[in-house]
Amino acid sequence: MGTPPPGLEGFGPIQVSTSGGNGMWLNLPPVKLYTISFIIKSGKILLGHKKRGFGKGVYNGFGGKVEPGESVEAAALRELKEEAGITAKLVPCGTFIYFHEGSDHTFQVEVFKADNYEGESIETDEMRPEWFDVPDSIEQNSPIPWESMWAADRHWYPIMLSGKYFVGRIDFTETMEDGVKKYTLQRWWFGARDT
Ligand code: 8OG
Repeated sequence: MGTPPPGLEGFGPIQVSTSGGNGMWLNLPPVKLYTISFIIKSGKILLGHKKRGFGKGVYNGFGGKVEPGESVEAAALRELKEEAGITAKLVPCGTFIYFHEGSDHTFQVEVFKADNYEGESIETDEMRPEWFDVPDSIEQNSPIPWESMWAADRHWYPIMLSGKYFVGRIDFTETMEDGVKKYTLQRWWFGARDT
């Protein structure tokens, strides 16, 4: 717990933390920016089931790469529209960096949320949207499908859902299984900030 890992300097003072895994933190290459956005409304959270590409089969918020010359917020709005067909007043609610062996860059994911949206959420080529109940406390039999989500999400969703701004780092190791790359969670650290 305690001190944030390398790569999170400059994200401000972080108060509460949760961490796990083991081994050395990996050396980080330069950062590329990504976004991910969540609609959390009336006790429910909107997730998309990813139908293709990186992260296929996984439930996630809506997001992707920030294009050159584009602001992070513009990218978040563009991806929300492209992937779910909706628009929303997005508020930044967290930042995490992650790295997997074999990548030439560190992923920096800027996380946004909104408590309302405009338009009608639709299935797109990339995502099938689905609403899940937000549990009162995050326990194992939560309605949120942790087993079909990125491995570290169960560690930071609780901070996001508590309304605090979170900051964190995730390291994955890469292995090959039957010719397919598999990423295993090696180490993680998340902390909360008041703002
Ligand atoms: O453009 P593309 O869909 O490939 O972008 C990847 C998306 O996946 C982007 O929105 C960021 C998001 N993403 C990661 N890693 C993780 C993670 O560990 N958890 C969650 N929830 N989203 C992630 O790249």
